[in-house]
Amino acid sequence: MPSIDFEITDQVAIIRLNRPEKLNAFNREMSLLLQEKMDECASNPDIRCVMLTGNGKGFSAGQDLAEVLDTSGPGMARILSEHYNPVILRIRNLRKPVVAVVNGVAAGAGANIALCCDITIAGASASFVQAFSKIGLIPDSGGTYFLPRLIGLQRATALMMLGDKIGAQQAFKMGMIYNCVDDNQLEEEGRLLCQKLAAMPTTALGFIKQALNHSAHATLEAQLSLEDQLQQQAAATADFQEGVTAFLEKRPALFKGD
Ligand code: LHQ
Repeated sequence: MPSIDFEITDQVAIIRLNRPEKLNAFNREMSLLLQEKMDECASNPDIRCVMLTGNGKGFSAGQDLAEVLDTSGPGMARILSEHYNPVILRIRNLRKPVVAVVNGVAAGAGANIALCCDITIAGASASFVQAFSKIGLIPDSGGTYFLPRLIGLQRATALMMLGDKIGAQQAFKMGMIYNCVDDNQLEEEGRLLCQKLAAMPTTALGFIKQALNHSAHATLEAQLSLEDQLQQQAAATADFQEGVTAFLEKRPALFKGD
């Protein structure tokens, strides 16, 4: 069984982490396969949105801890640089929306992968745990970057130091995730959200993502300048012509993604 299921439906790539008996804990194979699938999402123009979810009762329990102690495994020195950091950078640098659909527990690197996605929704019974401190580690996979920006320094610090498990509803109230939905509606809500995004002007969505990535470390002047530059490029797309024409003709726009 491959550790990742991959399908393309209605211009949405659905990536399912597939080690359900281990709550989709990441081993080297799964991390490298996820990178490969993200590369396919980048290069295939038929894909206009990515949905990332888990098979079984968990989203991901983070690093497979058995692999860390395995002397024939990749070893601590390579896990972040070869497994997680390339995944986070691929998600953030993809010029298409990535939606995390969190179907159960998201712990450690599993939580932080979900939280670096553009939009994260979760089922009501899902949970988020910065599990790292419980085993003497620090949050990785971009957790120290994204979590304080999502929920503020105090709450991020407390969650990271205490390693408390937060339910999806509480995560939603804190602004950690975009939405919390009924468990039995999650898959459908995730698909509908992704289909909606896939039918939008993909180039402009990619520019939005690029501008938001930049805003985290930019001065106002630099951000205004980037907005200006990206806006010129957005205005040069066929989707912009279609968007304005459709508005003036009082009809729904038919965006093609270019
Ligand atoms: C697991 C795991 C797991 C293996 C559940 N590994 N089997 C970066 C740098 C380098 C090294 C380390 O890692 C990192 C990044 C990280 O992600 S560090 C954080 C690693 N993750 C954790 O510490 C979480 C460990 N897991 C848990 O705390 C719990 O399992 C959670 C809270 C996720 C879920 O609890 P439960 O719902 O009660 O499930 P469970 O504990 O019964 O787990 C179900 C099975 O999955 C069980 O196997 P078994 O054979 O007994 O049924 C677990 O052993 C296995 N599993 N997490 N990370």
